Amino acid sequence: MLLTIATLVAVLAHQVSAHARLFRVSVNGESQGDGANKYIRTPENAEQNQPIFGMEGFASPAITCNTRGGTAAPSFVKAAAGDKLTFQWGHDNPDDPNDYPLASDHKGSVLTYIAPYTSGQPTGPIWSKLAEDGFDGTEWATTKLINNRGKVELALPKSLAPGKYLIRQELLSMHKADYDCSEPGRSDRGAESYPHCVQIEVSGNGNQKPNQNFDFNEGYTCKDKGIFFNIYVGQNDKYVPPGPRPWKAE
Ligand SMILES: [Cu+2]
Repeated sequence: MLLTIATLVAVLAHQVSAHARLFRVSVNGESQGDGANKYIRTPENAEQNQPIFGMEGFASPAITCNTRGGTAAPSFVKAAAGDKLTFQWGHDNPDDPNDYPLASDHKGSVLTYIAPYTSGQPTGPIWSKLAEDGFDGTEWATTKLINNRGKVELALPKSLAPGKYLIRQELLSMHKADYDCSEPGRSDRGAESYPHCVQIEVSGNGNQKPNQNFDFNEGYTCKDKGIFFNIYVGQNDKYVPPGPRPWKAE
């Protein structure tokens, strides 16, 4: 009976407190205000923020910008090439000191991609990776995110061409990634992706356009070594996140 209650509590805890979502973006330290459904294509049931995972998830448009990625948000973050962006993740309220952004067992990467803006579903070979943080020899990127109270920092490339873009930041949790999710009966395994997309309008006089042409529906597969990887056997130094190595502006 005790075990049953403990199990139930664990299940409920997973449902209500496990998952982070993106609340807002700051530009050079200045908050751009609550971004949910304003400049962020916030998913349905954002409080639950269920992962995108498995063969079906990776084949669906939701792997790009989550379940409402095909619906344009009304506004844009305004930033200049070279500006420092801070992405604020949280659970219920990132300004509450007791808010716990992400369950600590959700160890994994924080990956950031960029694509030219489209008002519709941002699928196809349009994405480039801006930054990746997996296992740094000591800690997983999601552990650093928790310790940093949900904040992730990123500088826009100085030479990035002006224009409208989507920036997709993803927490990629590896806590159930120890089996190939394409194997029969293993459809709930593999990495779990929590992608959020921000609409951004970049100014400046850069001339570099990201050109990696990465397609999530092709590149995120159950057999990718960044998706199917056992984090519990002391091999984490060998981990390489999925997708290309980050784009380097010339
Ligand atoms: Cu979870």
